[in-house]
Amino acid sequence: MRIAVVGATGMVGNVMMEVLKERSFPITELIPVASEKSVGKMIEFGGLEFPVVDLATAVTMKPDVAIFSAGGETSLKWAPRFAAVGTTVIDNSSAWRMDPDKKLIIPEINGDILTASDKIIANPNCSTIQLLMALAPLHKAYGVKRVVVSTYQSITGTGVKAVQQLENERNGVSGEMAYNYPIDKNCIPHCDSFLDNGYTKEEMKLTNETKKILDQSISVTATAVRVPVVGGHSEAVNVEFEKEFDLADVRKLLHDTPGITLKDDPTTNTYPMPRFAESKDDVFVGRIRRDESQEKTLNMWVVADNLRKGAATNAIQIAELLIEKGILVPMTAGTHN
Ligand code: 11C
Repeated sequence: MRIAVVGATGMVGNVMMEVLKERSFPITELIPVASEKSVGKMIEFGGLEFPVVDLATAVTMKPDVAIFSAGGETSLKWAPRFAAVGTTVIDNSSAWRMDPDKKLIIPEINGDILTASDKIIANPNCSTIQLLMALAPLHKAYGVKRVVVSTYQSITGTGVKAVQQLENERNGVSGEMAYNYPIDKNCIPHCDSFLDNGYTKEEMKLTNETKKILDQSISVTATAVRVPVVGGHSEAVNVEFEKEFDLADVRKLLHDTPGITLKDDPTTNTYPMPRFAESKDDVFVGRIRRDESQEKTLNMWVVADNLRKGAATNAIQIAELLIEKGILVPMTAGTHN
């Protein structure tokens, strides 16, 4: 495959390269794409060096697949241009997620709906992916009715500027601020911008993307909070089901679900934490207990590396699935290095 990584020098772009290597994705040519200031810079991949190119050049190179992580505006403008030359686009931004003609995919949950006509495929938001990985098997068994979720989101979700802000604050150095407030020793109840209904875009992504991927009938209400954490996003999730459940069955179901690691034993202080989820592809679930204030309702704690399953890994899994289904095939037989 000839693969373009759009936003190759960004946080998700870097993780993308790591994951592509780790999973031995079948690459004949890497096309790293970034802004003008990085053009010409060499990116090492699998012992070879590939020059960074700009978007216009990358389109003329007609990659088989392009994975975008360069923000919504870039995706809106450029994804259709790649699709027009035959490239399959997998987009990490929010640009296409709610477009009724575009599919929003978590391979383990709804990968089966992909077809050869899907030329622009949307990758869900990181906090949605980890939530739905935990909810999907439970929805099948008990029918999810309503979800109340509070997130504790890593600064890496904001990007390099936020990581730099935290480091500066910890080192007592002044510098550019990614947030309106200090993030060290703080919790900021504000991820992405505010909407007219008083929720943030990040909170509404959890509501709307859950409906699109899992079930239109599920109600979700969310509070998204930025915390001074690097390794991943955490979520306190309260789920009301249609049917009664048994706690041991819930644990078994989650334990048996590919992509989920159960970490749930209060007797040994075993529960998921972002420090230990960092650089892992699985979604970690623990603190599973009955909500004693309401029937058919469960509490759990869900943690994942937002740059991995929340972004790069999920996008690459989509590409792998397309290859497996015979939908993504090289446009040319020749190799390029
Ligand atoms: C955050 N979830 O942690 C965001 C980052 O819609 O793809 C990714 C934003 C998005 O702030």
